[in-house]
Formats: sequence, structure tokens, C-alpha cells
Amino acid sequence: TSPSRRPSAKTAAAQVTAAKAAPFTKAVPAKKAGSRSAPAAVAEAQKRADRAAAASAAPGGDAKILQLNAHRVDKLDTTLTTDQGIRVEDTDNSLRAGPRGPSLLEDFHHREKITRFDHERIPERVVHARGSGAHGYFQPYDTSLARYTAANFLTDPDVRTPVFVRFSTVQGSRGSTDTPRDVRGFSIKFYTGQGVYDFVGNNMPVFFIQDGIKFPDVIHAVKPEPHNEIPQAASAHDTFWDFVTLQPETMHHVIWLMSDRALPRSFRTMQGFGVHTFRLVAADGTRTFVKFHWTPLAGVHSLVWDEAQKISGKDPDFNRRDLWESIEAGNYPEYELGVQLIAESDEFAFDDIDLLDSTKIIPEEVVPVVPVGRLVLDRNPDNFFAETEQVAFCLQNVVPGIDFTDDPLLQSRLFSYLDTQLTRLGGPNFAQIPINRSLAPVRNHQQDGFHQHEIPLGQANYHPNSLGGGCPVVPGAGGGAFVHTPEHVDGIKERKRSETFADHYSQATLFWNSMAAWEKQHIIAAYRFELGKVTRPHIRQLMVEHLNQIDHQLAVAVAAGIGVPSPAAGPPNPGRMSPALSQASMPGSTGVIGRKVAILVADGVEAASLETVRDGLTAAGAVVELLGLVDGAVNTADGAALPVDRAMNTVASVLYDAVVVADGDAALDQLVSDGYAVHFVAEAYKHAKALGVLGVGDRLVQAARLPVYEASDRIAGPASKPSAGALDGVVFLAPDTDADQQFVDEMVIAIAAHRHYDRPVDGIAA
Ligand code: HDD
Repeated sequence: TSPSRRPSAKTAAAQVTAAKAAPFTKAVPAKKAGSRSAPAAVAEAQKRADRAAAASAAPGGDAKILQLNAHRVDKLDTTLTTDQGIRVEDTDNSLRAGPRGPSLLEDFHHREKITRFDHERIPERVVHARGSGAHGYFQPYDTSLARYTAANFLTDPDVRTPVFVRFSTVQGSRGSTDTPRDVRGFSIKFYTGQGVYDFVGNNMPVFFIQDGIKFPDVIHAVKPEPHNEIPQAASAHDTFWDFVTLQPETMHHVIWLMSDRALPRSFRTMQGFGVHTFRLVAADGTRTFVKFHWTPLAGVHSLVWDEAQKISGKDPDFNRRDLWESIEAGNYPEYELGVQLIAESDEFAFDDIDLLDSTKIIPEEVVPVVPVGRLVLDRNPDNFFAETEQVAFCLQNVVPGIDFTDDPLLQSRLFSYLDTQLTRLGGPNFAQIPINRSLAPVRNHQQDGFHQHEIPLGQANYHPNSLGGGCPVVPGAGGGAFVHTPEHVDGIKERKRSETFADHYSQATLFWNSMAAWEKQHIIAAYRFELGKVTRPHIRQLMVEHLNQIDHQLAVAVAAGIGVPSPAAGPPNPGRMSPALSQASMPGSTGVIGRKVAILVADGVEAASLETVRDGLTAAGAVVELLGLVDGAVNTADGAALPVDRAMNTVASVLYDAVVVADGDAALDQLVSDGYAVHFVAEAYKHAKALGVLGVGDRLVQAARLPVYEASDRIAGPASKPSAGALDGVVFLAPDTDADQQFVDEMVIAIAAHRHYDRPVDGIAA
């Protein structure tokens, strides 16, 4: 048992004696609570608590799921009642004085139903309002972190800690699109045996500002403008760029925002970062600085901007749907936790980086990322509001073994998160909401307030007390308590930014230098788009001057796109790179699990190759859908009816990772004369997606005027030529060959590579 559990009568009596003996101003030392108090015993008890909390192999789910089960309500086979349990006679007609007469006030069911409806909404999060959640678990690989941290959930490979994760966008309202150009939130609530630990990070490793006092400013600037509340979920407007140009510490984060990192293909394919430097604290008190990294096993992949904008209309729930469907299909998203560790004695070992400055990274080439465990998301929430909306992440929720640093951005956050939940969730008892409840016992003298769900027993609601047996006992440092890092602090009280925070450009340059050619093109296009929406010329001009500090070529390229004169040469670019920053140099996905493939079909389609390809890609883990010109079924060339999954006009190429055009002359006669089908292929090609062409399906490629046609001609040539082959992610199966399996293999490689940016796409109308 944990020392904070309600003690047995015998222990309580011992504590009364102890409490009487001790001066009342002192905490009752844990060692008075009996043999459990020795630190080793406490550590052992905590280990057991952790393991109990993590008994995820238990039938019916892990300990958190079992805890939540007590609150789940099933409406099946039940009878309609009021909130008071009174059975309802009729919920379709209000009580009236005659069928056409006035409604009567005494109709309590009518009033209750309307009142409850009127009060369904709570304030949305002031940032990160749009989000999606999932349950899962975290498990360390081994004990390797035990030298650094006393946090058992990070060091005991037998502990599977239940988690709830919420991904989010920052700028938009709760109902806004999933695919704006934006930062993504990456929050994890760990229900550990030592209490709740909240990780509240983003998918980018740096932040816009260095001091939390600027947070209201940067958020006001990026949110819809105050006079007309336009634009929704977009940074491409005057106030954002006005702020950015006047606050140069934003430059590093802004170049990340202009990169493809701001357009994740899926929550499954984005990284997560703790951003700040935190501390790990070992059982012996040794402290180590740490940066947290989460890396998805499905690879780090992004959308392209044109695609992201179209998805906002075609399926604004694109990322949420993908997360939900992946978990439903058993394709559980998985992320590896990695840590960068820096000995406390090395705090000042970096010439150009202050560990307390959240606008800086520590390049992985300088301090490697060590993998320590994995996070698996394996269960969708039962109810969006109860779980995903009411979950309350608070940066200050840490467990023993993890501690903060003096990063001034972090310090502000320690205040803000708890504070914001008070309004959002209507009072101080939000930690009792089922999704927020700790698995470790919660016992203290905090009381009352709105929505108190517990019924505290006893007379003593203060400490120290003798009337309650001195309980809850204050366990003290040796009793498994969280102990703030003891640290000497000395300073002059002043409002002053450290001079070590002064460099705002060199890591933006590092990021730029580390990009592949296509990533640089996307970044230039993003700056041109965003600044192109800025109506004030002086803001565009000033931004080009900032870009010139980052890299002259970048500034020249952006200036040329937004009607600003080319700047004079800027400071020299030292050319330093950090390859780990480029998505191009990251390991791609290990396969095509959960990737969506559309096969375009019409009446007269050749079934044999189509079925091999569909079954082969499905077996590899892809989600394959047959799209017809209309819904229902198509007749194959053999006269069989083949059901289609969707009509083409209800979806779009932007909702798929790859497109395959089926074989069959009659089918192609229809597809080439349907503008939607032609556009479907052209758009997928333009967005650099894998494209598969079966047999005479290349007639659609010709109709779309794709530049690969000549290559396909070569590949589809005489039998001496290869019968299947890929070119820039376009995979052909020559007519009348039986290389179907080879085609599938090539297609898997092309889809796993995600995008094929070397294609000449500028001239393609789509
Ligand atoms: Fe924050 C929400 C991430 C700086 C104040 N933040 C919020 C969420 C994420 C982050 C992921 C959504 C949590 C959820 O899913 O419910 N925030 C960050 C990161 C930051 C950061 C990675 C910089 C490193 N935030 C930051 C500062 C402040 C806040 C400097 C204020 C001083 N953030 C909040 C908040 C929110 C929030 C107002 C809104 C809703 C909530 O907390 O629960 O307190």
C-alpha cells in the first residue's frame, strides 16, 4: 500500500500518539507511520503501485480504463427518464393547455430538456481548441534511464503506464479544419502509480517567444483579427506578420511554421517535442538536463500546401478521422520516446545555446537522441466531450524524478495551465473528472468548490491535526514525495532578458541549410503565400530584411514572389547544417500500414490484375478503396458485378496517399471522358503521390497530360522490356503481362516513400 492510503486503526492510533508528541507546526514524519516508511520500502511500494496501475494485460483494459468503466453509461435497453430518474411519458410534445394552446410552466421535463441543451457548451480552449484524443500506454524499453531519474514509469520495463493523448492545432476554433498551416499540439497524460504526469508539447522543437509574458501577444496576433474575426485558423494575415517582424525571436519557429512540418499528413506521422529543457532527478539526487523527443514509427510525413487547403473543404476532419480509423482498424499509432541528456555540469558547455531559451534546439549531432521507450495508442475514446474535451493537461503535473528549469517560458506555463482549467471546466474540482483522475490515491484537505464529487469523511480538514489521526500523513522527502530541486538562487530583481538569449537568426539559418531542395522550395512558396496575403507593404518589406539575416538566397526568392525589391547581400551564411532536421533524411515509414489507396474503376474493368493489386496492397496493410464514377457496382470485362466502395465525386485525390488506374478498354473509354477522373489522376501526380497504372490505364495518364507518358510508353513496350517498373513514383504494369506481384512490390515502395518531389509538376493544371 502507498503511505498516503487511509491507515488501519492500529496505524492511526500510532499516528495519534506521534502527532501528539510532535509539535503541531511540523509535518508528521513518514517514519512514524511504521515499517513502510523506510525509503526502500516506499520505493518498493511505489513500484508495486506502478505495476498495479499498469496491469494493462488485465481483461477489459488497463487500470485507467477500468477506473473509467465505473463512469460509463450504456443507454441500450433502458427507459427514458429525467435527470432525477423519473420516467418520461412523452418527449415529443410539450405540455399544453389544449393541442393549440399555450405551453405550461409546470412541464418540468420540457424545461429540464431545454435548460440542459442551453448549457451544453463550455468555453473552448483559448489555444489548441481543435483536438483529437486517444487512449494507450507507455512502456520503457529497459532500465537505462534509472541512473538519471527516479520516475519509475520511465525506468521499469514491466510497467505499462496508461495514457491519454490529445493532438491539436493551435490557431483555430474547436470546429475549425484539421489542416491549416499551424503548429500541432502533442499532449500526453500519464496515469502513473506516483500520480499524474502531463507532457504538453508540440510537433516542433522550438517556440515563438522566449518569455511567457509574450504569450498573449503572439496568440492575439495569430488568432483571427479582433475587428472582424477573420481569418479562421490561418497565420496568413497582417497582425501575425506585423508581430513577427517586430519580435525577431520568432524567426526560428516561424521558419519551422513555413516548412512542411506545419502540414502533418497524419497525427501518426508527426514528431512531438517537449520544447523546453527539463530536468531528470535520480533517486540519489543527481540532476540531468533533458529534452524529450517523440518519433512516430510510421515515418515523418507531410501534406503539400495546395492539398492541405483542398482537404480543408473536402474533409475538415482529415487528421481526426485518420486517427480514429487507424485505431478502429487495429493500426495502432506508435511513437518512440527519445531523450537528449546533458549533465548539469555541462549547462554552459554550449557556446551558442542557452538551455533555458526555448527558441533553440540542441542539434542531434551535438547531443544524440537516445531511445528509451514507446507509446502506443490503442483505444478510441467513448465520448468526445467527456474525455477529449474535458481532459485538462497542466504542465505543472510532474512526478518525482522529473523537474523544471528556469526557462522563463516554462515558468509562465506553470501558472497558466491550471488557471485556464478553472474557467474552462467550471471550478477547482476538475481533477475529479474521470479522464483527469489520478490512479494514485488522492488525499488532502483541499475541499468544497463547484462540482465536488467526493464525500470526505471525518472532522479534521486541516493540518496538523490530532482528531483525524494526523492524517493524511505528510510523507516527507523520504516518503516518496516530490521534492523541488534544491538549488542556490541569487539575482537582482529586474525585468531583463539574458544576453545569452540575443541570437535570433543562426538557428533559423541552420534549419534552412539543413533542408533538401524540395523542402526549400516549399518554404519559399509558404513565405510567398503568407506574405502575399499581408496587405501592408511595410510588413512584407521588413520580413524580407529579416529573411536576409537568415539567408540571402531565401530572401531574394521570397522577395521576388511578393513584389518587394531584392535585398542587398546579407551577412554571410556559415553553411552549418544539422541533417536530422530534414524530413528528407529521416527514416521513411517502414511500410504502407494505414496508407489510403484509391483504385479508379468503371464498367468493363479487367478484374484479375485489379484484384491482385487490391489484395496485395491490403495484405501489406494499406486501406484500399475502389472508386466508381457512380456508387453501387461496376460490371467487370467478364460480366461479374464488382461492388465499389465510393463514388468518385464524394471524395477527392487529396484524401488518398496513392491512386491506381485499373485496366480495361471499355473502362478507360469512360474514365478518359470524365473530367473528375482525369483531374483525380492529375492532382495526385501534382501532389507527388505514388501513382499506379495497370495496362491500358495509361490512357488516363495521357488524358491528364502527365509528363510520364513517354516513360510509360517505353516501359509498356515489347516483351523484352521490363513488364513492370517505377519512375518517380509512377508504377506501370504493361498490358498483357503477368507481373502483377512485381507491380504490387514496386507500388509498396513508392507509397512508403510517401512523395516523389523530383517530378516536373509546374505545368500541370490540377
Ligand atoms: Fe500552451 C494549451 C503546448 C506555451 C498557455 N499548450 C496547450 C496545449 C498544448 C500546448 C499542446 C493543448 C493541451 C490540450 O490538448 O488540452 N504551449 C504548448 C507548448 C508551448 C506552450 C509546447 C511552448 C513550449 N502555452 C504556452 C505558454 C502559455 C501557454 C507560454 C502561457 C503563458 N497553453 C496555454 C493555456 C492552454 C494551452 C492557455 C489552453 C488550454 C489549456 O492550456 O489547457 O493554458
